[in-house]
Amino acid sequence: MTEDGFRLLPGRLDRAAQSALATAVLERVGRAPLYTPCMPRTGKPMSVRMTNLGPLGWIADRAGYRYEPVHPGTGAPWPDMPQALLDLWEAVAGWPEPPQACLVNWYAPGARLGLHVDADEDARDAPVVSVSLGDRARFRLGGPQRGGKTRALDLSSGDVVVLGGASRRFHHGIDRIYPDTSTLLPPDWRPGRINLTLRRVD
Ligand code: MD6
Ligand code: FE
Repeated sequence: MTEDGFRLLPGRLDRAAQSALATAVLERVGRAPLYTPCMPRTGKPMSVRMTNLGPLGWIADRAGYRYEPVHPGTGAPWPDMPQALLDLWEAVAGWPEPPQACLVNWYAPGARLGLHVDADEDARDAPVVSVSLGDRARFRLGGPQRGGKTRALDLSSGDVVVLGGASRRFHHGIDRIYPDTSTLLPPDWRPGRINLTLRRVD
């Protein structure tokens, strides 16, 4: 544990665990299709596509950012979280209650995620735990202030990041992915990267 609560756990999931998790997630994505979120007000589409698992899902559309219990396209409840994610949360989050939301981010080559703070949760003291699957990505971590110093670190398939403590409110984003740097995902999903973020919401 670092002083600011940021933890990178490289290779936290071994290849077999990554593979089983990818299968479980992609089966659920089949039932809750990826959608293209957009920026509030401007309606500018994001390059990352998204869906969710668990009781609540994070939505971004013209109306704003919020959590919803159902998929915006199908109107159906989000699929459940695979048990492996609940187990991972219990092992690394240091939080007594289970996650309520798992955001699934899909990066095709060229997709990126601008610097942001995860700030749409009332549960602001619970950590956010993220899992990377598939192609490697360059993750950028800043501090509490927008425009402050940032550092870059690479996230590979099986790596887990915990934003706890002060780092829970640090700026972060994905500069780019590195296509064809992993053979984990099935051919239909290559090249590309999946990131799963587990959160408490209320
Ligand atoms: C990503 N991750 O890795 C984007 N947020 O694709 C996040 O935005 C993130 O990795 C909160 C905590 C951990 C994360
Ligand atoms: Fe985030």
